[in-house]
Amino acid sequence: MFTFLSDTFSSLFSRLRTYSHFTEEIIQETLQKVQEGLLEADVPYEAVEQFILEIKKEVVGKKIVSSLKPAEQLIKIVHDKLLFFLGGSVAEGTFSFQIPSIIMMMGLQGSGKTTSAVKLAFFIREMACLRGKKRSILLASVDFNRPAAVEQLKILADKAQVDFYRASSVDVITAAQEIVNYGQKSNYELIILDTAGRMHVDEALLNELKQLDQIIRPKYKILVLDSMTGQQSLAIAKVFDRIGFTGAFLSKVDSDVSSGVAFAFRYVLKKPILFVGTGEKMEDLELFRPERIVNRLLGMGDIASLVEKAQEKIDQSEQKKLTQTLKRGTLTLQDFAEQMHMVSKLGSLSNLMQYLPGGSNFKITPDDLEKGEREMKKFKAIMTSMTQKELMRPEILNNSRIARIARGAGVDVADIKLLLDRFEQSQQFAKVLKKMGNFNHFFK
Ligand SMILES: Nc1nc2c(ncn2[C@@H]2O[C@H](COP(=O)(O)OP(=O)(O)O)[C@@H](O)[C@H]2O)c(=O)[nH]1
Ligand SMILES: [Mg+2]
Repeated sequence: MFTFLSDTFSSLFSRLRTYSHFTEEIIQETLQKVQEGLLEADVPYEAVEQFILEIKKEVVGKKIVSSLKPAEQLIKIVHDKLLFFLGGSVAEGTFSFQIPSIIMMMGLQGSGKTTSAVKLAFFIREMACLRGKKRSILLASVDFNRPAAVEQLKILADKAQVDFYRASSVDVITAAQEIVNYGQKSNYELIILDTAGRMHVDEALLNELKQLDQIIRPKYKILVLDSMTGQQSLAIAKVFDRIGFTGAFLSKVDSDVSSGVAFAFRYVLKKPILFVGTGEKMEDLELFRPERIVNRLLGMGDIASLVEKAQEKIDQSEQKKLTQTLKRGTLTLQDFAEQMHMVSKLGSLSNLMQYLPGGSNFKITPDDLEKGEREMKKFKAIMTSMTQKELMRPEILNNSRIARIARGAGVDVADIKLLLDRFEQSQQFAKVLKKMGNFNHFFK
């Protein structure tokens, strides 16, 4: 998400850092570039204009030109303003659904309502599970516009192993009442209701949603917006705002390079973006976290998200083991193998890079990636050809052992040397980490 902007910002700010003092011209030129970057990323003009105006006000007020660390100051101003535009840090990670409640999905046809409804159910259940809790969630649909819409939800719900209920009526209001009655009688904590959309917002759709809203009184109304719709989403959101909604679910941010609309969303609508959809699969949902996005945009990295991702994908016992290994400050090849396995769970190399400080400056080509994956595969083969003793104490590896392993794994001796080099590096890394001290805050 926002990779395009991130490139603009990182290169701009790393150049700024090389200046020891600023002139008015440097500032003007920088703001000009920021402005161009935002416009190219499809941020609506009125928001860009306002954004630049506010930065200019601060730049003058703070006397950046005569200050000691002008680059840091300017970056901080841009950082704070971006954060303000995206929704501030107050809401960071604090959003959760109260129980019991009804969540109603709204949006245009094809925006991603059905997919996002299932993603939400899956997400809420997994998050509760991490806290040792169980949530009973019911998915149901009143989308009778398209013949297969209800069936689509059923299929996705089954896949996610979330309960699904099919109303016997095909009248929207009667069906909604039936669903809510069933859900409440069966003690579901959350009922997620999928609704019909249209190609365009029209009065019939609005009336239907208005009526639904009045009859079932959902505590949350989530507006699903397709980020590929671009600037038009603002106009769409404004119309849906006549019914009112809690916040937005911005879908398909994976397929759009610009997503600039997110910047203007809160500024124009005064409503938060709560979630983003990052792919077609049910686990492709992220909480919208302005602070982290801004950090990523400005090339400050996003370690918090990486750690969170690790917490989701790597189970408790593995985390504990990793913490212990890191505390010990030494690493066996066995640990190394396990770490490689864990890292591979987090996703591809290029995916991980974007979370690291300056990460978006590293350009990983498909060739690099393929090489990396090939290396991983070889390393795995090598390690499975080693004895337990060799894995625990790699210093015993002499030439004859290495030759034997190479034959067993079907690799060159050079590959084994490479693995040992990599291992040596990560051992150094483990030592540094140990010196840095406490890891428990990583995996609370
Ligand atoms: N790449 C991507 N595709 C998505 C995302 N969310 C939904 N889709 C796809 O968008 C299409 C329409 O989604 P659907 O949930 O049926 O939209 P609805 O008509 O609003 O219910 C489907 O092909 C989904 O797989 C997302 O976050 N990323
Ligand atoms: Mg649908």
